[in-house]
Formats: sequence, C-alpha cells, structure tokens
Amino acid sequence: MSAAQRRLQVLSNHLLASGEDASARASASRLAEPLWLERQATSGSASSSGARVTGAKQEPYSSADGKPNSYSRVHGAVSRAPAMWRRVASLGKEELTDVIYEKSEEGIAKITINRPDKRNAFRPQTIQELSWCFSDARDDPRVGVIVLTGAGELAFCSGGDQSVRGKGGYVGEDGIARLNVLDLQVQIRRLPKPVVAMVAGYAVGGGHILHMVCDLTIAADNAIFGQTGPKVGSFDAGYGSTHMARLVGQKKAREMWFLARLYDAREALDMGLVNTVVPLDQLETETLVWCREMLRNSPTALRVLKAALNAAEDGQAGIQELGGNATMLFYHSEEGNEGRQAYMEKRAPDFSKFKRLP
Ligand code: S0N
Repeated sequence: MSAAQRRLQVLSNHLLASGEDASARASASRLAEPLWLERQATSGSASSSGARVTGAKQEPYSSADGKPNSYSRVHGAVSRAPAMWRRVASLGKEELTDVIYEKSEEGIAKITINRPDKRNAFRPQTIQELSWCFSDARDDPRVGVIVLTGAGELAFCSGGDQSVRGKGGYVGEDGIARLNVLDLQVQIRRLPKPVVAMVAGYAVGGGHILHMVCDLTIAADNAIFGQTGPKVGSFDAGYGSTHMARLVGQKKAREMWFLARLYDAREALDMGLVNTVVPLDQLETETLVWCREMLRNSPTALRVLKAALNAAEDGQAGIQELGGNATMLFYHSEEGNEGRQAYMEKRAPDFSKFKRLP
C-alpha cells in the first residue's frame, strides 16, 4: 500500500469511527480516486466551491480563446526544473539537529522540520531552530521566498511534541516549559517575504496553525488537516482561532475546533484553507513554480501587500508593520534624505522643492 493510500485509509477509518453520515463516507471513498483535475489550457476545471484543483501541467497565462496574449508572452512559462539546493548545516555556532535548512541560487530558502519519526512534531529546540532559519532567510537579501515543509511524505507537522509537554508548555533541555511556537507564528507573519507551506500528509494541531500563518499553502493530495487540541488538552486562542476564522469563516472554524475532526485536501481547498492541491509526486515541483512566479514580481510590492493584508487583522501591530514599510520607502526618497542631510550639515531643511501631490 502506498503512503498516499495509507493516509486515505486512516482518514476513511477516522470518518467511520466518528459515525459520519453517508455523504462523508462517500467523500472518503471518493478520495480513493485521483482528486486533482488537469487544468485545461483554455478553461480551468473548478471544484464545487469554484476553487481550482490543479494538476501537474499548467499554462498560467493562457487567454480565453487559447491565443497567447501579451501578458502571456511577457510573463508566461515558468520553469518546472528541480531546484539546486545547497544545505546550510549550521547558523553561527549552532548546529541544526531538528531542521534541515537549504537555499537555492535562484532565491528560494527551504526549511524542513526533520523529525519524521514523530510525524514532525515540534519540541522547543525545533522551534528555536526554525526561528534561526527564518531569521537568516529574512536577513539574506538573495532570498525572496521561503518554503516551510516537513520531512517525508507522512506529515508536514503534527504539532507540539506531547512527550515533552509539561506544566506550562513544552520542556526543553534547559528544563524550562515554553510555548515558543507562538513567537514563531508572529515571526512568520511579520517576515516581509512570502512564506509558502508545502504540505504532504498531516498538518494537525500546532502544525495546522503553522501552515495557516504561512502566506500560501500548496497541498499534496494525501494532505490531512485539522485541530486536535480539544482531544489532547490544548488550544490556540490566538492566530490559531482568529486567523482560521478569517480563512474559513466563523461557523467552519468553530466546527474545526469544537469537533476536532480531520479534513482531506479537497475539503481543505473547498473551505479556503489551501491554495491548490497537486499530486504528491508533483508537490515540490508545483511549489517551486509558485515561488518562481513570485520571485519574478516586485519584492517591494509583495512585502507591502503582505503587510497590508496583515494590517487588516493585526490591529496596532499590523499598522506598525505597514507603517515600517512606508518609512523604509521614505528613507529611499530624496525628500526623506533632505531631512537627514540638513541635520548633518547643521542647516534648516529645504522641503520646498518637493511637490505636494494630490
Ligand atoms: C498525526 C497523527 C494523526 C498520525 O497518525 P499515524 O500516521 O497513525 O502515526 P502515529 O503512529 O500516531 O505516530 C507515529 C509516531 O509519531 C508520534 N507522534 C505523532 N505525533 C506526535 C506528537 N504531536 N507528539 C509526540 N509524538 C507524536 C507517535 O507517538 C508515534 O510514535 P511511536 O511510534 O513511538 O508510538 C497522530 O500521530 C496524531 O494524532 N498525533 C498527535 C497530534 C496532536 O494531537 N498534536 C498536538 C496538538 N496540540 C498542539 O499542537 C498544541 C501546540 C502548542 O504548542 C500551542 C499551545 C498554545 C498555543 C498555541 C499552540 C500552537 O501550536 O499553536
């Protein structure tokens, strides 16, 4: 039995064990069929909600009549070639044990949670290493997009490692209990470059929240999503609840949390949890295509858009992030520089030459 079939069996058992109705069982058995649909060059296939289930071959900018338009000529055809990854084994003096960190020359960083024996559950050390990698990727001007994933085909991440959970959080080698994944969520959200979750297998518990706080999620057809907290005595009353409600709506978010069910990739696509679903063997290829498309686009446009989309949810912290981008752009301007220059030359600034635009 292949890994994908095994996942489907687990999901099917889960639905049957929870007394699902006939339609849910039909949904589980439907999963035995390939769930992706090839997107046609001229008319894309759509799922019941209108969300696209995409296949391996895509023409991202084909026009309605099938003829190439100028947008297609200028921006079309993205390479599907494998990335040439270069491993970063340590950051400063710190050896990475729980995480694999790689970069490609074209500007993609890939961060892999590497605890497959535990379905990539995270312990404090894992979160610390993830944070170092994200920090490095943020500061590296050659990196334009970051991919977060899990080792193997069985799991993206199964949340907090229950075997090191103590009173007050997850206990590290220093004996201190922490919930440092909350800081990581904020770090991913604030990072001014797109972060893409590449999900095969389980994304559950705190692992589900990690994919939700990423900007985009590319799911394999064996991916399974859900919150387990109410079954194992935990919950995330921060982004894990509020951002989820923004993604899937209040009713669905309450269902996901209160019942703690698991959902297959198609259901996740239909409810807006993920951006696309692809065959497992196409997962990295498709993720690279999405990354390469973003790498072609204006980095400043992407960073300000990310800040703006965050700001609508994040209150003053979101405005601070958006405001920081405005300041950064102003520092690049002649007008901004005139103020600094005047101060350094001990003279009054001359802002009269700058137009007061409508
Ligand atoms: C993922 C599941 C469904 C996979 O089932 P499968 O394929 O049958 O594999 P198993 O045999 O169950 O697992 C294989 C081995 O992996 C170990 N393992 C798996 N997950 C964990 C885990 N989370 N912690 C520790 N070990 C894990 C298994 O024990 C097994 O090992 P062996 O072979 O030695 O027996 C299934 O594994 C499953 O249900 N896993 C548990 C999922 C879960 O409940 N996760 C925790 C949920 N809670 C959180 O994540 C809270 C996180 C948190 O820190 C937080 C707190 C406050 C606010 C926010 C957060 C936040 O994260 O955001």
